[in-house]
Amino acid sequence: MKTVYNQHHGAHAATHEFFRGRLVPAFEIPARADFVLQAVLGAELGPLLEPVDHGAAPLARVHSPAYLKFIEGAWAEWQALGGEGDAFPAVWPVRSLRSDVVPASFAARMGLYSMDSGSPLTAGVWEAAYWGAQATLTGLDAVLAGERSAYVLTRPPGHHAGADFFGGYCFINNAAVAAQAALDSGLQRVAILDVDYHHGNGTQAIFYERADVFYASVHGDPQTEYPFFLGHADECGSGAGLGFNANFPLPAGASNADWFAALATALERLQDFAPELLIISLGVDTYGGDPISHFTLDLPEFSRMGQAIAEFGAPTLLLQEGGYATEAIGRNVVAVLQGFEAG
Ligand code: OKP
Ligand code: ZN
Repeated sequence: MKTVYNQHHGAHAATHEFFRGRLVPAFEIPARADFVLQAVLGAELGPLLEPVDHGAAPLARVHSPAYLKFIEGAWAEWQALGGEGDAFPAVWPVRSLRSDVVPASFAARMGLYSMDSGSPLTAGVWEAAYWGAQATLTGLDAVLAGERSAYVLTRPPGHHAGADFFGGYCFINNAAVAAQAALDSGLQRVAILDVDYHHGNGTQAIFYERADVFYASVHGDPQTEYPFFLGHADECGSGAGLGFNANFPLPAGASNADWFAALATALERLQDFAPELLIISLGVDTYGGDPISHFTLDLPEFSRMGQAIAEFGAPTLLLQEGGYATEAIGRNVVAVLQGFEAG
């Protein structure tokens, strides 16, 4: 399997994030991708490709122009204000407040364009996220050209980012960019299977009213798990999209058997949809040793996951999302990819 490596990922290097009232060392760090790269190279999975620049237009197919402009210029604006560390939003236009007027204040716009304070804006956030999308599009090209699969090694992740907001460590929604680009290249039906521990609220929302992209996700129940405000089982799509969204929330601490039962049901739903392309939001924060998540998968399960995805039988683009047990991410990802190759 070809791997497309976003070699710009390290430009986004947050030092801290807020946790229980304190700044703690950031979880979403460059070392995550470094460990995966070492594991992928060590396993000799196949060639390593560099991202090809497809420009910003494919990003603008899923994100609003104003949002993209904000992310691209955020660090310069923050510097102009005298900001020293990373930039964190602290005020949001929740119910009864207006979000139709774009404030002049940078602090206010940070809130307008975000969903949480857990996703610091850094000096290199645009560089890393932009090239992550380019790596994604390069992986898509390989699959559209006839490869059975491709893996995109990138960070920051993407599945929490909506059309006009960042959050959950995510800024550009790579899965959504890929799905839309695939449709724009002539495909009719694209499936996104999200196996990250966290529900991909951004991806779901972007395609919620559409029948050309089916979003299915197995994740920690939002009653207790991030992103809290989306990802329930009764979210089935709306309008033309009704029936093209399927969520399988599981309680924190769910067994591996329950996880695989949910995966099987999700794959059945997607099989009925008969997609021409399967995009996997591949978070490995379902690992038992993950510091911020509560499932119990380990190497045999990651391998079995890869095999189940391969048995689905569609051309498959695997995109790196979460996974925060830094030194274990590499072997967990490689287990999925090798399981896929064997499947
Ligand atoms: C991103 B992805 C931990 C707080 C958790 C958000 C988690 C985002 C996960 N201190 N903050 O889905 O892996
Ligand atoms: Zn996650």
